[in-house]
Amino acid sequence: MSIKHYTDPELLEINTLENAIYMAMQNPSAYIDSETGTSDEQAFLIQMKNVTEQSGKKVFLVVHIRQMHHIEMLLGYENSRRLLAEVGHYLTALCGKFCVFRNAEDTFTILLDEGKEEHIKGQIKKRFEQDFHVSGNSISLNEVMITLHYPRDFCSLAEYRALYGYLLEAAQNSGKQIFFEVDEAVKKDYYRRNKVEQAVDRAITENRFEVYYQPVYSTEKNDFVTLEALSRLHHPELGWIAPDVFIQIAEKNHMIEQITDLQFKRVCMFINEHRDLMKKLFNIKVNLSSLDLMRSDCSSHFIRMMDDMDIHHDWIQFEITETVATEYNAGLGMVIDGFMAAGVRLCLDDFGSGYANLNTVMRLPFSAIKIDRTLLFDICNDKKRAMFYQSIVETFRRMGYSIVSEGVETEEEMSLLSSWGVDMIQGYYFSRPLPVDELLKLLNM
Ligand code: G
Ligand code: MN
Repeated sequence: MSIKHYTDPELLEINTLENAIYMAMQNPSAYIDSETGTSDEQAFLIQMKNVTEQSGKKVFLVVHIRQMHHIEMLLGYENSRRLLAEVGHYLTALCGKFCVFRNAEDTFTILLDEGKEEHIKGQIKKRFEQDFHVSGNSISLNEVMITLHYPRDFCSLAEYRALYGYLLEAAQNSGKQIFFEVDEAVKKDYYRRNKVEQAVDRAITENRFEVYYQPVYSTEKNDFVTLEALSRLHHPELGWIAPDVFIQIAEKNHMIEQITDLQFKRVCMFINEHRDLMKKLFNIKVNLSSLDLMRSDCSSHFIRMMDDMDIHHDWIQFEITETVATEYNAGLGMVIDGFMAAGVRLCLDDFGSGYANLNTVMRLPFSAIKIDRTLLFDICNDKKRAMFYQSIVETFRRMGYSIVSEGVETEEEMSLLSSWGVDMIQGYYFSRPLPVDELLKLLNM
């Protein structure tokens, strides 16, 4: 019997456990993950197919090791492989051959008959409370265990995948919680997220995102001098979907470029309908995501859109977040050169919110810097925080940047900031982001 290499799990002919075991006996390395001695992803797919075709209750226990790439940096590649092999051997010894599968670098799944899971979870927890030993190193591992019940929690491979992906993400974001179960709260959140994801998807096809504008006030001119365009999404059932929620979804599904395009077209149309506005405003600020900046044609793409709609290049200022600017690379350099050559200016967004790497940030030719609102926290009472904020303002002023303070909510903050020489103020103190009609009223247009 020859061993075929199947690439598409849907096409698998071998779909019983007996066959899989038979195949494994014919060729001991088939379906075995060579690094850990556990069964591999192919074997997992076969087993998943078996389980969903048979009746009977099963439990899928996912064991995820946190921060594997940090461990790899600490131990080196070879030793981190040995460590994973240790974990694989331990799990196989505990649960039996053909029951432990390796799904990813740092993730194993154990297939159990329902009822056995509490005992196994207890054993694994106990084992992970002790160190693992590799080449003379004692390593303490941080695990997460996710329990998924068949058929209670899922009925097909697709459902399993979606739920598993969701739980793994939740587990990674949560602090120290070891056990994850699909309880009512998780299900509710999961279904809401699915709904939101579908809503975002549909909103793109139907061009249903709106652009709101938050005016920015000049402390010198005592008037609004620029606007930030911000995307908003309203859903008939779900209400307002927060921008950080839909942006995260859109970035994950690679839809953010489409949103940026739709929004940018709207901003250009808005300027065209109200060209007098640009006598009063320096520019309108538009956010670019790191994915937008990764397109090699990014600058020419947006410049072409501006030219097609007769928008002067200095009417738009693109905002780039600090995290993107910090990940400076040659591709980003070319995009930025393209903008510079065309006279399109850039603004550094959210300074102070991420991992400030001033060196890299200084390499990019920004005209303006927005200081993140988290740095404003308590500046009216806390002398050290105030000194820190003031020194940032002074430094950037001396470097010739114009400075925008973000998230200003009170008069106290506002007067402190203008006494320090901040050029522009953005925040609820002056105005929330507004729909076009309200914005025009506020600007007396
Ligand atoms: O990351 P960026 O600076 O582009 O995000 C701007 C976001 O900050 C907008 O969604 C806007 O609604 C919000 N925002 C603007 N002004 C304020 C403010 O004064 N307080 C708070 N909490 N949020 C604000
Ligand atoms: Mn911004």
